[in-house]
Formats: sequence, structure tokens, C-alpha cells
Amino acid sequence: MAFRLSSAVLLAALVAVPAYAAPTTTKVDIAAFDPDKDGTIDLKEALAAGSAAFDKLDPDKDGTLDAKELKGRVSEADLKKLDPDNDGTLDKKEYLAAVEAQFKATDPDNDGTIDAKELASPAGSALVNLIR
Ligand SMILES: [Ca+2]
Ligand SMILES: [Ca+2]
Ligand SMILES: [Ca+2]
Repeated sequence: MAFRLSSAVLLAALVAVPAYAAPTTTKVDIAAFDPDKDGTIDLKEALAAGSAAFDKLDPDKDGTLDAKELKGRVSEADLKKLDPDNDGTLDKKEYLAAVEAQFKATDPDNDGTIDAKELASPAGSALVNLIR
């Protein structure tokens, strides 16, 4: 009986997901950053996405992003903070350090993964800005 009940609940949950997910869907789809499809973003996935984003933003492939190439993903104040060598651009190491710092800020429960709820937070939006 218990098993049948839980199956029914599970089935109901599966059926219900698209129905309630639609209105609460933020502009961010976690699946875009979740290649292993476990429903969360781990640091490795965030860094991989960040690395891909960096390459996309660096069409001249000089290995650095200046404020123009960053296209507002990083504010000028943040750029200064994220740019320890102060050359006005972010190289990939600096960029990925920023992704990692933002990842940690987006993971308040510190379980090493970012779930949909965490991603929907303001910190999550900032992270998405870096890795989309
Ligand atoms: Ca994942
Ligand atoms: Ca730099
Ligand atoms: Ca978490």
C-alpha cells in the first residue's frame, strides 16, 4: 500500500512538473549549464561554462577581455576588483576566479552545487551573467 501510494505521488509529481514549472521558470534554464543533467550546477560545470563564455566574448582571441568585450557582464567596479594585475582586462584565470567566487556566493548552503532555487537568487543572476 505504501509503495502504491508513493508511486502515485511520484507519478503525480512527474505529471505536475511541467504545469507548475512553466510560470515559475526564470529566464535562466539550469539545464543550459548542467551537462551531466543531475539538476544542479557544480563548480566544474560552472567553470566549463565560464570558460566557454570567455572564449565567446573574446573574438580577437588575445586571451583577455576588456570592458567592451565584457559587455556589461561585469560592472566597472567589479572589473577593478577582479583584475588584480590592474591591466584593465580580465584574462581567463582572472575570469574563472571570478566565476568561482560568484559560484561560492551563489551556494549559501555550501553543498558544492547550485540548485534551481539558488540559481534564481540575485547572486545566481550574477553568476549566469558570467557563464552564459
Ligand atoms: Ca550538474
Ligand atoms: Ca588583468
Ligand atoms: Ca547549494
